Amino acid sequence: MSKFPKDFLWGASTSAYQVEGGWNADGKEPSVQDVKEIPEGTTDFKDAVDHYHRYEEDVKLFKELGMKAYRFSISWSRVVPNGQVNPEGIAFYQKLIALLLENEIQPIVTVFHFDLPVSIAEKGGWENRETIQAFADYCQVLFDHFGQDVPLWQTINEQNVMALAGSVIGTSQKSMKEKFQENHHMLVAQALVTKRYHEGNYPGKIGPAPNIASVYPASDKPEDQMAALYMSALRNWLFLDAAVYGKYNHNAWHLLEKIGAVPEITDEDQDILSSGTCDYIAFNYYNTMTVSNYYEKEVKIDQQSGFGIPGFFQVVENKHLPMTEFGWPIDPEGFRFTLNEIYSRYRLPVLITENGIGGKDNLEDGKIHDEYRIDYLKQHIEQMALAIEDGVEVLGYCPWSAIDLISTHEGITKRYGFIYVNRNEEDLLDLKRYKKDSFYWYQKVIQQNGLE
Ligand code: BGP
Repeated sequence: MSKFPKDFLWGASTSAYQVEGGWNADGKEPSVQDVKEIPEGTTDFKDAVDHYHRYEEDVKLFKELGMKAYRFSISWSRVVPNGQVNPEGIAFYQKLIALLLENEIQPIVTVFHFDLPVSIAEKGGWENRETIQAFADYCQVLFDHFGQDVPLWQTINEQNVMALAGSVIGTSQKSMKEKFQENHHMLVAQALVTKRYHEGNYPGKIGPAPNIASVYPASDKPEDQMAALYMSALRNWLFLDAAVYGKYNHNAWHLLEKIGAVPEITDEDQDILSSGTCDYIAFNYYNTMTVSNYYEKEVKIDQQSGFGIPGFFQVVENKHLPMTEFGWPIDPEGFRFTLNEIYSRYRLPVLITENGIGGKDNLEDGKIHDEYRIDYLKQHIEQMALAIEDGVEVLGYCPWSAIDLISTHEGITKRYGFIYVNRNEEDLLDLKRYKKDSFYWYQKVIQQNGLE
């Protein structure tokens, strides 16, 4: 008997700037991702994998894969370039959503995934309070057009990563003080649109989509327990406490005070925060973190490698965990643990909006043998099934990614998809789509409503 509920949302995920291309097509304004410096040795990624022009073919493949849901993001700068509603931008998502529904694939929409419009960034981006209203206006356009058709919404993808590792993903390079003021504005913006969504009585649910990683203490030393508590407060609970309770986490607040990074909060902000709380929790999971109490050491920072705050914690290597080809730990049990930790803190249904492994795939005679991806996903699905047995209410699973797309900072060399796209770092080649071995494997998982 399957451990997964009958209506479990087996899906897969992408984001607009990483998959679409068409970066200046039909009235789209560039986003910060289209103008960021590109890594040395690579060329232009703005064309991504050209989903904008090939979405029909892609949705056909999603259908063949058996996807019950597709989690994607809408590009703000396509829908509201330079503050003006763009009918062609709306039309693209209208067609995409209609096609998904026709194919019985539920659209799951993230409204903002790292791609702030340049015109807003030029006015100070999230540091500028006015961006809160701009975001709320943009979301209202989305709710007006798609509110009846989209059952699950996420406000902001990985706000915690933007705050803590923004320099790597090309969203921000600022001081902690500035970053946490930006972060505060994002929290208020999220609460404001959540409130508006509820007031509009749309038929779906809305929630945040942070990157959540349980944090292990490096040893049984009491100081390391405290280090883990503090890292989790700053990296995880600050974002979920705000979304679920409309309040700052007390440990995170204390840490921000100590490092001189508390944001300015008005009474109105506080009212908005507490009146716009979420209906469910979407989150991305790649791996856990392990920390000790702080010691001086440079660490590589990206979404998953963690970081340190003097006097509080320092990420250390966990020797029990294998690593991916790109240096991220692999921790399937940590997935079960993280699911349980979130659910016992908040008691809200959860949706996994990302989970997956990036690697270098090779096309040989039209085939891609990505056994390593099957292994990774299999282990994570097993642990998710155990978490469901533990009692966690899981709405669905949308691994990253439905189709190959551009990594946040490692080009197309680091691939995640079930579908291979024939392009490389330098050249778009023919952009032809090929089904990987993992495609056939996941198709079977979905057919069986879980692993046998
Ligand atoms: C998450 C982001 C995604 C995605 C994924 C993989 O942090 O939400 O946009 O890219 O990580 O990361 P990367 O592309 O750096 O390998």
